[in-house]
Amino acid sequence: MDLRRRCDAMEPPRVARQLEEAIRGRLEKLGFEIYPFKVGWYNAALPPAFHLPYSENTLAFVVLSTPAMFDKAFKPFLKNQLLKKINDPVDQCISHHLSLVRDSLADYQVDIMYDYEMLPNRKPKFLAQTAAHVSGAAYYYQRKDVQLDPWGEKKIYGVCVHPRYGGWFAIRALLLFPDVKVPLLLENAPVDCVTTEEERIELLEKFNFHWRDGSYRDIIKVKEKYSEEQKTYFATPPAERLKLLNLYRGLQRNGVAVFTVEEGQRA
Ligand code: B12
Repeated sequence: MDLRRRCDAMEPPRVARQLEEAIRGRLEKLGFEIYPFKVGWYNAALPPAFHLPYSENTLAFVVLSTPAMFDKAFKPFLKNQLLKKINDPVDQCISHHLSLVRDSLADYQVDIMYDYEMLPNRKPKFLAQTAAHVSGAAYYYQRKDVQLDPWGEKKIYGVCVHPRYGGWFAIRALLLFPDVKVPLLLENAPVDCVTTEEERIELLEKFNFHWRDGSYRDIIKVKEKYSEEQKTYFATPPAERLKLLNLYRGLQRNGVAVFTVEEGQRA
């Protein structure tokens, strides 16, 4: 898409809006959400060791997967793509769609960072929860958001809560535009949906000590959550998920049967 020529004359927030619309146009129907932010907001929340190596006015978007992603992006991806055995199938699906977004914005340099990518020093390339918070996508509840802290010496990890999906979402990636500077981008505060001290303690306890039962995800009343099928998929150890996928594929073959030639030969 040739946005650049049209955007040159626009004031920066408008450029951001145009890009946001273009990206949302591709990703929303697949069950993803995107939220714009300035790298400076993210870096201001973190010590230098975690800073993103871009100037502070650089435009970035955080990409979330919502419960709908499983049916709208992942299952169709399984039907139509050749899976590489060594990589996680959901990761492959997400990188497939974000690469298509990058290709569609060929006039721009678009850097993509995934939540699972690590730097040589073994730190994550970006802190997904901080990005979700500063972009206004999902409030990041941390130990310091609780006043009377009952945990003593224990290490307590923080957790983001989305106002519509509670904990039923994942923070997948950043899209960064090194050449697009947005000094005037307006900041959106995340919705503080877990407001009381008791609820925040309950949230952090559930996330830290009972995360396997998923109850932290329901800390607020949600609009949509993972289907039973999606829960089973994510609860299955990664090494066994491929077997589960073969099952899905078998079912699909008996039903809709939309395989590529390569898929058919491999199945
Ligand atoms: C390493 C990692 C783990 C490790 C360590 C966890 C940790 N938080 O350190 C382990 C293996 C234990 C783990 C476990 C889980 N994880 Co994990 N994990 C990650 C990963 C890859 C990096 C996190 C990290 O290293 N953080 C480093 C620490 C230092 O960061 P921090 O605690 O946020 O500290 C910074 C902030 O406090 C900031 N800061 C200071 N003041 C302020 C103020 C404000 C306002 C802000 C915004 C920031 C800020 O400064 C600090 C740094 O100096 C992220 C994905 C990613 N790329 O971010 C997923 C992630 C955090 N994990 C996630 C999940 C869901 C889980 C699990 C439930 C398992 C699962 N995948 O289903 C469990 C639950 C935790 C548990 N009870 O064990 C989700 C959380 C989603 C959410 N809703 O918040 C993430 C975001 C993955 C994703 N793609 O969605 N995880």
